[in-house]
Amino acid sequence: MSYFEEQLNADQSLRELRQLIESIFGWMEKNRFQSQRTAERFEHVRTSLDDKHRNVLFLAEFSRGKSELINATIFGDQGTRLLPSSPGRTTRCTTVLQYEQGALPSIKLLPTRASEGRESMPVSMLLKDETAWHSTLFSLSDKAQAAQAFKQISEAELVSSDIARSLGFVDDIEDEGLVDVINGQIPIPKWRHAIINYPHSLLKQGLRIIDTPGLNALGVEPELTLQALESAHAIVFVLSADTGVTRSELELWRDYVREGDKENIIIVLNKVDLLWDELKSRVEIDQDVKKQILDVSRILGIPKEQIFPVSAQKAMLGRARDDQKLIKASGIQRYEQALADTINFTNQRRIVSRAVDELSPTLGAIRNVLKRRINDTGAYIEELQGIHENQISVAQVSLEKVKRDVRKHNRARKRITALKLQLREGYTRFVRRLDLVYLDRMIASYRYEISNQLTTPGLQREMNDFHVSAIERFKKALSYMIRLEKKIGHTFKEVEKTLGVDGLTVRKIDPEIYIDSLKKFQASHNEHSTGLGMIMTEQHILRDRYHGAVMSRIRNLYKQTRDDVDRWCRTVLVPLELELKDRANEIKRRHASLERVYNKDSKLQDEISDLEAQLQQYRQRLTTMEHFLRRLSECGELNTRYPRNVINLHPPAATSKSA
Ligand SMILES: Nc1nc2c(ncn2[C@@H]2O[C@H](COP(=O)(O)OP(=O)(O)O)[C@@H](O)[C@H]2O)c(=O)[nH]1
Ligand SMILES: [Mg+2]
Repeated sequence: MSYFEEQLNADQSLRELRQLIESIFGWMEKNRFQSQRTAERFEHVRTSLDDKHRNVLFLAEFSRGKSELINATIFGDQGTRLLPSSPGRTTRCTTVLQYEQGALPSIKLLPTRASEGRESMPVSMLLKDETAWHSTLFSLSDKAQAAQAFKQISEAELVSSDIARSLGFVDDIEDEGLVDVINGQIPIPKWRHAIINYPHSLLKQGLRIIDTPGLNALGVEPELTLQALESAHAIVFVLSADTGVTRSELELWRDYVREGDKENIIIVLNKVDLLWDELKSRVEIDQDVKKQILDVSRILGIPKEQIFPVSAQKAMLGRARDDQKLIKASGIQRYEQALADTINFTNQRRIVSRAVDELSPTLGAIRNVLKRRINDTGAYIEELQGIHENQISVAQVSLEKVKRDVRKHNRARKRITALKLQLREGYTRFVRRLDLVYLDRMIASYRYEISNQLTTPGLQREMNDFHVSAIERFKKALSYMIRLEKKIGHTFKEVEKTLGVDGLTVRKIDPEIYIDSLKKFQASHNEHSTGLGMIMTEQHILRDRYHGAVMSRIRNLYKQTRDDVDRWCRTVLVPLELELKDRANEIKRRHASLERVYNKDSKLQDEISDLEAQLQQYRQRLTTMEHFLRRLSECGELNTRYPRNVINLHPPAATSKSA
């Protein structure tokens, strides 16, 4: 097992969460608090616990050593550099390294040049279309063959500058200068996207590595990058010790990283071996490295503990030769430890927040039920204790009270039936507003309008209209749910008063989450289209692709919102249902008990003793439930990521020369 794999698997935190969830589930079953609805909640949490997917995104300008870093971590032990890594633009398209069960070792490539229709589609729309991809199988036993297959991600093809421009490779035209321009032609990446299926043990465990080509190429496929950023458990931002932070890196940082959550970012200061000046002492070298780290920390506004000095090249070499000193000196292990910690941390955070969100309302409702049972039983015991003197008449009064309880209970049940009906109606209206067929029609019509726009302002106006009407639809649709949420809250309050209970809580629905996402799409679109400026119309393929991507993101948000709201509808009444179900049982029990007393079937004292035993049991259950709730919220208070960075880094005493 590689060092990184060991670190990744060292995490125990989720095992505890799983145990906790299983014991809560078992306890609920045993104590008859389980229902189909609550079982669904648990299943949902279990699915997220079983989901082994972990995404790591490598972002950097070209030639910073991303591919070499990936090679060292994933293929270091095999001693082969499988991902091509060389000076200049080597990784020319976003490359995903993953393992899909049952699929043969292969590399799938999506051509940049295709029929016009395909060129203007975003990658997400082509994922399922096998005919759009070029696939190469390779054999695992033949490393050279595999490396040869991987080399395809570096392939370029020559096109006229007009075509290069229409595909968005304008900056490349300027960057590559005349050297690459042969007969007025310009090299552009041959492939838009590569998916490598490789049965490596880490990838088999669900790790997905996303290697990117650098700023310009990212701008051409913004969809891939945005999606990767959103799903990433860790983002590795690679800088090179010989260049420091350059302008285009600042741009990359600003456009793709800065806005997001910083806790999942690791910065690698690669190529530190270039600072291993043989005329300098170890102390001096360490000082140089430290200075660079502080500079990066200051410029990017990231704590220095998140910046790792590494030499990917020496790490690769050290692992290929099994040279422990060199491996240690390369700094790779500290970075891998931090990477594993970050991945586990993000994963844990996501799962725990889902578990807390899914289970807390139900557990809270059970706690309330138990509290109420304790109060009621206590009161009933007192009542029975008062019966001694005038047994029958008092019992009769109590029986009357039970009958009243039954009537109140039935009224509350009617409220629930009415609420269920309203929920169903509200949901139907909501879905009608967020109808996918309608949305697709709307998308098609905007796409048509957009493709007919010849000026940048015209384009922006069309897209803006599209965003505005999508946001309006969302607001309208969610307003039905908000109204329902209020109604349910109101009914809960009333029921609390009638039945003398408290703590019935309505799980909130937050429209802002979705509206914010839409607004973010809109803002990022505005930024992008002004960024592309007047050339937008010229780059029509890129433009269509980009708009397609924005629209498919909106479509996904529609789906996600519908799923969330559907789940909300199915669970929002759980606290009240639990309460009523339990109450019905309690009333039956009370009735039977009173009848026994009334008919002198059992001795009053025996009845009281039974109740006291029951009370004791309820108290124990309440303690258990409090314990579960506490443990669950403790799981939610995660430790912050442990910074394990140590800066001292210098060449290994003996091997520095040979390296
Ligand atoms: N000296 C040195 N060179 C490196 C290191 N890592 C990568 N390189 C070289 O930098 C160049 C670009 O590496 P590559 O992995 O292709 O960079 P990418 O474009 O970011 O994926 C290649 O020539 C590598 O050999 C390192 O740690 N030290
Ligand atoms: Mg690369």
